[in-house]
Amino acid sequence: MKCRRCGSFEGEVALKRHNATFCRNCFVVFFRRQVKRAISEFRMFTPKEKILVCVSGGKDSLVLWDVLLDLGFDADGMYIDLGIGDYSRESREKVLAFARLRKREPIIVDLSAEGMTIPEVTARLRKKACSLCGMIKRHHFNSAARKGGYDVVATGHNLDDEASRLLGNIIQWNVKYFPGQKPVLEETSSGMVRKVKPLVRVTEYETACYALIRGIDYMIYECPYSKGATSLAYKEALNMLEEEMPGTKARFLFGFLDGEFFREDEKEESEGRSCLVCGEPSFQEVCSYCRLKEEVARRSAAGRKGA
Ligand code: Q46
Ligand code: ZN
Repeated sequence: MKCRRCGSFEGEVALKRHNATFCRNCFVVFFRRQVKRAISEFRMFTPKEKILVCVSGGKDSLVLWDVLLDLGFDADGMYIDLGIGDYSRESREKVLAFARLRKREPIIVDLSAEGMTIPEVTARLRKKACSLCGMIKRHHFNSAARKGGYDVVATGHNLDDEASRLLGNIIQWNVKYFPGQKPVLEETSSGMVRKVKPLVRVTEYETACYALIRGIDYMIYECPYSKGATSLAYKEALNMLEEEMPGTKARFLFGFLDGEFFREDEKEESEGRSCLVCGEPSFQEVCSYCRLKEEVARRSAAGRKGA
């Protein structure tokens, strides 16, 4: 196939939604341009700002870190070891290996150090792993960004992630979650650091192609807690539509983002105060993370007494 950009007959990556095929080199250029465009279009950050990239060892976050470095941004990676057996061990190795190749030192937070690994916390509280995990990760990334003087926290959410999340929120009519769909969540006076999603213009498939072409070795196994996640069903539904009507995912998400769905007076998890224990933003005197930690410690102590 002919590459749309350079005209060579080595076109390998066919993108129906752009009605184009690219050779490997031109695809890398195309992909980086899409990321750059998202960064400037949504005013995510400037070249002078310090970026903390949330890396999990999966393809999206490692690709994001790779692209930001290649675009010349000042980007550090941070990994949270969730303590989920082999999954965490392997993904941590992937992050360390990638960082070594790129000559970067990642920030590592190990939840086992404070007895807060995901298996420990879910066993103590008998609650769903993913909601606890999301809250724990948000707490640590925000806290590390503030302490390290980062201007912005970047995550590897891609077009598929964002479109499927939007579909889920619409199907459930979770209107209150609409503001969280924005590719940029501004910093708040109570200490939430700005959050951005620079991969919002590229699909999961495109990200996987980029990782393959660039030789990025990432964690291919999913977290064991992700089994049966409803987001997978929404992704499948969107993939079916995309197959029939290329460009559907992008039209769906960006049509929403361009629309009038965000009310001016809508405040996100923002205008709260600071937690008395850790100083992170909180709606109550003590933030949800510190309350969770306290609850886990209390139950562990009760368990020991009862034993
Ligand atoms: S890591 Fe954590 Fe995910 Fe695993 S426990 Fe759920 S939220 S599935 S991105
Ligand atoms: Zn706290």
